[in-house]
Amino acid sequence: MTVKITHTAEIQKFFEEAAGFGNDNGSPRLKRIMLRILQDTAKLIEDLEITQDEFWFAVDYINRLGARGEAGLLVAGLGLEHFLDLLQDAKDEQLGRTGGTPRTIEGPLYVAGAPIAEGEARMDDGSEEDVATVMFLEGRVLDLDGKPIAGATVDLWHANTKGNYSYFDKSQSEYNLRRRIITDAEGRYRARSIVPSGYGCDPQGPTQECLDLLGRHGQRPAHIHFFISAPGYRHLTTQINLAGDRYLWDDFAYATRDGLVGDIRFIEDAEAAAKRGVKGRFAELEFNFQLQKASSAEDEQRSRRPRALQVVGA
Ligand code: MBD
Ligand code: FE
Repeated sequence: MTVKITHTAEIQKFFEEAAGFGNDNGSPRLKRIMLRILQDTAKLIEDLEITQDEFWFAVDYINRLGARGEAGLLVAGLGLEHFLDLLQDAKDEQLGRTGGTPRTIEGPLYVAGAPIAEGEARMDDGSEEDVATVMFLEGRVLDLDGKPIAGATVDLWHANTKGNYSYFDKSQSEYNLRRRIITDAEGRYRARSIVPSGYGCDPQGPTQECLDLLGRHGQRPAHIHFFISAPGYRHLTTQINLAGDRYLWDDFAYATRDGLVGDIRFIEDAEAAAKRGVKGRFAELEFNFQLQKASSAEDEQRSRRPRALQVVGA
């Protein structure tokens, strides 16, 4: 037996009251959004005949998700963060704002305030020297005509050999594998770092608990995150996902896109290693970024999404 009451005037009036439409205070924008959430949630409860047990399980799940700080991880895993990219792409397409390096999701693990370097930086603290492969990453930031952009900020971050990120992994040093590099006169940035491993959701966490119930894994391919910015150009949030990784096109967060695959080369040549000042096998990765021109001051800024800020030495 399916009973439905959401459509009745009585229930609609009740949700309007709950969403604050009976008063003149607060935020009209939030009221409108909240009314829609209440209406759509009620309809979902009715249509799918959500049980009391299911409803209260979900409430408890939200508490556990927040307590573990995994809300940003779940929205990535459910593809909602990728959906925001697809929606922005479609808006851009309609306005003819095409070209340049594709955007892809930021993910939940950026930390603001990484050390700044001119032209080049070493990103790793040397703590994984015995197990890591040294990676030389370099490339240029260009405009849509292929002209170099000097003084661009390449804000990049990636995981260690265990797939963990500094700040969130308290066993790593502050800002390990996180840097801001300012491009030189040729628009070039250079980093010496270590080859990252792919990230996997905490198997005991609430995000993986949900993915298990969806029959899905929670793995990402090895990747490097970037914010690229320069005065007069549109902020770019993107990633290089590494070729050869088994999860390259099976990413639980759907971040890999055509044009964002990095052809990392592994080199075993004693002479080449000596030239680089390293021993044994190492990796090279070259990747250029192309930025669109900004058409508003807001274009130059990354989104206002709340993010961690690490205070060095605190
Ligand atoms: C990551 O490193 C990441 O990039 C995303 C999108 C989600 C979880 C971990
Ligand atoms: Fe990541």
